[in-house]
Amino acid sequence: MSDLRIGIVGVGAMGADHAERIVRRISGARLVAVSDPDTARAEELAVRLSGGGPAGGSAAAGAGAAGGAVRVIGDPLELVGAREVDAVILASPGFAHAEQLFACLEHGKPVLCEKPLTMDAASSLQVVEAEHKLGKPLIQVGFMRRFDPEYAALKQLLDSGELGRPLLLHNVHRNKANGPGFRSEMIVRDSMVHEVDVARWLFGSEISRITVHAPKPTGAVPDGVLDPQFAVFELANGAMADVEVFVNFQVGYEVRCEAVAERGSATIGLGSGVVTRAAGHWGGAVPEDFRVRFDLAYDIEVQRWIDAVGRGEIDGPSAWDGYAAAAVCEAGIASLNSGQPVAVDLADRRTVLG
Ligand code: ISE
Repeated sequence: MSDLRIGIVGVGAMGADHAERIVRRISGARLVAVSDPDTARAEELAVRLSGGGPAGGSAAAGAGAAGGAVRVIGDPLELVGAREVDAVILASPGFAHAEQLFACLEHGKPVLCEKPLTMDAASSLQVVEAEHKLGKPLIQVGFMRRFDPEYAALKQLLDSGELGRPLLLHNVHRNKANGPGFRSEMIVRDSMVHEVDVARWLFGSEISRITVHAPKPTGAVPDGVLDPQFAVFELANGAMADVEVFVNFQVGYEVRCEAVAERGSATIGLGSGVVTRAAGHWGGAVPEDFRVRFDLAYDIEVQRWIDAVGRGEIDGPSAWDGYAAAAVCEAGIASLNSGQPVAVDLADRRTVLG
């Protein structure tokens, strides 16, 4: 079978990481096109991953690691519609997703969309409905924690029933730093959204109510930004989850969680890799960012997505999962503003998906 030809929209940190991954580590796929408002950045990447100099306007040609040229296409919607692109990775900012997702659906192109699916619940629901009308799943959402071997093992353990019924989930999610433009609502929509998905997925239940609190912020953020945040999720099955999200922690990237069930607890993300003793200290390294911590998860996620696309399927979080997370985050932002618990307004799944 011939390689799936991939186009990537947005080649900032995540998109560039996926581009490298497709070219160097993923089998059955080839990077053929990239698009980014920063054309110089896209050109540089295309040249580097094509393994040669630019040839013919904005196209980069040469024998790259995956043996082909990577074309730079200025207009992301043109990339989505391009004949040489079989499937798309959307790594553009969330505000651009809705239009780009609709274009993917219109052209019948499978798409791996980084979170958030869209900026609000209403537009996410429209995406779910539009995909449903096509009668086949084309959208997979980039909640990569589901592919992390530790998270996957935790899910398996909880599903086995060995620990009894899950009661509580404690999550910690810390980033080293984010720019001053990373506002309070982005901490919910772009960061906490991961734990929203983790809680729904691990406990197999929707989140029905959310409260987001914020202590006096760290001095590392501009006035008005609420960082860290502390949220409580109430799930429809009676379980509860809490999450600390702190995106300017200064130290490094830390993601861990502990599930508490009737007959035991299980913790992942302790980061017990290599422990060194040197210069009067002992310990391990704190990853710099999510690309390091979840490197393997991203590889597994993308490889499984490519394999699934070959079968005409998805193999991971669906558009519905993206919509459900968007609905929780919308309620979370309202709670952050009001200081009150906010009920999640979620459409009835059976009504929407039949
Ligand atoms: C980023 O977009 C991610 O997805 C990271 O996993 C998360 O830790 C970070 O806060 C987000 O900005």
